[in-house]
Amino acid sequence: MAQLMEKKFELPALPYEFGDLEPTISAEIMMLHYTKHHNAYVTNLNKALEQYAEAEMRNDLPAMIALEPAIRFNGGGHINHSIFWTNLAPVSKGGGTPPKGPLADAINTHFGSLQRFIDEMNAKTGAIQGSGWGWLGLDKASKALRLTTCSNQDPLSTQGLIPLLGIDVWEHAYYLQYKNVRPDYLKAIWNVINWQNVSERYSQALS
Ligand code: MN3
Repeated sequence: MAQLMEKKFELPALPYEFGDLEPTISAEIMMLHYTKHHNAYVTNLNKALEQYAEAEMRNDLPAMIALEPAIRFNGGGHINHSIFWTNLAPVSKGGGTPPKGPLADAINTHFGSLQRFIDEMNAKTGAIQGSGWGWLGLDKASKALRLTTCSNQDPLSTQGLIPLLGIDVWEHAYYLQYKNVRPDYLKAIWNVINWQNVSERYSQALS
């Protein structure tokens, strides 16, 4: 318990500058998304975990259960955004360069081609009602790629999958730039997808 209270989650360093994903994602969106939204998930996760540890010390089970939604929401938000930032890269650092090797082969096998995968992911992710995430994940048991979506900030682990590539379609991720046109954001984001990072996640997930 004491250990839990001492261990705080922290906002991870962004691997590029706020403006480096322009023109696909504006500096203003990146700045607000990282310093306000992700930061708030981290702050509120740590607060909820501290309250949970205190409730646990009192053996206050109802209080512990009451904190579960906050831990799921803010913890999921922290997990998802920590992956998302690394799934993106400036064009000058390889953003948008198509995958090679085992991941490219797996995408071709499962989806037919990279373009068909992108079209399918965009269709599924674009159809999310309200806030959520589109995901490419790996089913570790079958070693198969899976395309799915999660509501709100539920992490992909809630579906038993290992996350490889996530796309945030909360309005805060695109509204300042793309307004209500989520499909335009989804079409553009592939210009800054860090396939190198997705490939590394794929290799790690398989091993
Ligand atoms: Mn977000």
